[in-house]
Amino acid sequence: IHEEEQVFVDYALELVKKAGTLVRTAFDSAESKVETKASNTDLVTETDQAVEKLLIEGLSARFKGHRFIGEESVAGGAKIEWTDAPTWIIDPIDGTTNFVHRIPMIAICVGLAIKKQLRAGIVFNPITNELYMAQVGKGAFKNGFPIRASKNESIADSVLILQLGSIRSPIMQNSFVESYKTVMFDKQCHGHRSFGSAAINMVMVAQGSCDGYVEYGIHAWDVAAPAVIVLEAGGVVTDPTGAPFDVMSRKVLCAGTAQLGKDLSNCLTHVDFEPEA
Ligand code: LIP
Repeated sequence: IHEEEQVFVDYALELVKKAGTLVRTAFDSAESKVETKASNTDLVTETDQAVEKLLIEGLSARFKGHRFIGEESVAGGAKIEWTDAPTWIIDPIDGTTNFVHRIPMIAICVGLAIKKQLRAGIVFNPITNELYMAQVGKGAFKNGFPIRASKNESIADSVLILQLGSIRSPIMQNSFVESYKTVMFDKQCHGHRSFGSAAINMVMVAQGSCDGYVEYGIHAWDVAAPAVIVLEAGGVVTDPTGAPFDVMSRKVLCAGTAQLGKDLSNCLTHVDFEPEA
């Protein structure tokens, strides 16, 4: 099984590098066509669609019986099928708004789940050439070098990421503003950042640059791959309430330490979501 899994991951890495060239070229060239999905804040480009096609066609031609959960396929009407089969969870460009605005913080995300357990994650920023990857039990790496989450246990000493995504409902606004006020003003944390890509936010925690991250409303493809990287870097990944992480729950909390994760959870104004599978 483990040898087989290695073959899967090695091949996915090859495809991700090819996809990176495509994204890099589009980023550097004239604007690509931008369309909106669920709302004016939810963007998609032809590059997102081309990259997802490249990855899914490549993997399905090589590995029969594997399944796919891809952001743009789902946007195009595909159902999320969450089964025991080896399943690739793909975000062709995480941070599409950054991509559209030429902000170089974007990531191609490919996660692998087997029997509904996340096994491997690849997060590649083809603009900065930073390739993060992890496999369960094998550690987390950036461009081949091991990375570690921070050992910080105190909110006051933390740089925290609270990301508000494309959903701007009154409940989401209130949650974001209240949580922000608590960590920045009541708890006086070192600072707040948010990079506009769940995957970049999470690798920032995995490499110890930031100490914690919370987001509501994300999808499985935003977090599946980077979750493996955070865990293998020694960090924690939970539900924002502190309950166990469920990749289909549409919310995530990451931290360098369990203590910080717990304290951060207690600062948050929580939002409920229906699981997507
Ligand atoms: C985006 C996330 C971002 C989040 C947005 C959106 P996309 O993914 O990574 O962090 O705030 O809501 O989900 O659409 O660029 O792949």
